[in-house]
Amino acid sequence: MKRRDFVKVCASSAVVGAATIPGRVSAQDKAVWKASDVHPLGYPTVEAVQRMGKKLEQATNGRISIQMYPSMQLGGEKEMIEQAQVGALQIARISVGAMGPVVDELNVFNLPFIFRDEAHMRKVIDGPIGQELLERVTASPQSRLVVLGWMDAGTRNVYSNKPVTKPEDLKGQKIRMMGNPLFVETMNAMGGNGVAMGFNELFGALQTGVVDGAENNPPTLLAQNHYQVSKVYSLTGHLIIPEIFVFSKRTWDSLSKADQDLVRKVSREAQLEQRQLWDAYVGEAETKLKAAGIKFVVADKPAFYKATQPIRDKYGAKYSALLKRIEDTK
Ligand code: GTR
Repeated sequence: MKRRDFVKVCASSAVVGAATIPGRVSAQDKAVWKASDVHPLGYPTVEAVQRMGKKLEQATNGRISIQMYPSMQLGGEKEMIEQAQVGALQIARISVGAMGPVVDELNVFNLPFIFRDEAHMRKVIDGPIGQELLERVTASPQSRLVVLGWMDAGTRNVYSNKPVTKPEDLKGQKIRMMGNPLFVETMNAMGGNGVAMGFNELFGALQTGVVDGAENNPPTLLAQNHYQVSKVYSLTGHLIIPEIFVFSKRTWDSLSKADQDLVRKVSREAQLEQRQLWDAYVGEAETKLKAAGIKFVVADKPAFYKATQPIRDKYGAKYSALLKRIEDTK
């Protein structure tokens, strides 16, 4: 079955088969929740959610389990969000980049150079701001999602086949960005030509030259095999975007309070575990990328910071109070 057909089957079974919606099964019956991630098995986010599934299975004597669909089997992140919203998927792990168009306030984290470094980002998501934003996503009527927690995704840097040390180096380069106008404008401000594209189309686009490059963290460059076609990794550090994992509100509302509490508990643990897995995997990814001949290039970050000031001015104005709180987080 082609992937597109498979996605259709998954989506329609949720709508038609109300009796099989996992949350609706009686307490004695088994519920197999579908979880999805764009990354492959072994990737920190995938591993953390799978471990969470094992805990659920144990705690409920097998009544609840998680079936993981990794590697974009259920489509890109936009598709995953839509499936979770209708209850065809229970757990989706997605980047805040993809959630910005769903809940506008999250776009604060999608602004270039908004965090001083990864430690700063962690302080923010671990503190009151992180908590408030999660609650806001859950409370937002248009999200139709219950947020379970944050996950780490490090720092995004540009990769292509040319070194990028300053904005002029990006001139004429088509760089794939996540599907959100804010990102396309960010890349344009950085000196390149931003191209919005789903993550599921990216490898082919890099291979065929539809785009010259992309930007992402080292684990993604490795795990998605992009390093096979993009050989230069330039440390522009323009985006530090956390990720979230969400639960379908439609299924959530049909769960008992005890099951909801259990999911909350194992989710908190998954968030902590993912961070440990992440830190180990970043080091591993960098070593493997260097061993594979990928050139890591130091870039002039202040120059990119300066070039992207208009983006922070344009998109940040309406969040000025929140931005001040982020800046003040030490
Ligand atoms: C990765 C992230 C994915 C996806 C991807 C992208 O870092 O883990 O969830 O958002 O970036 O660029 O689309």
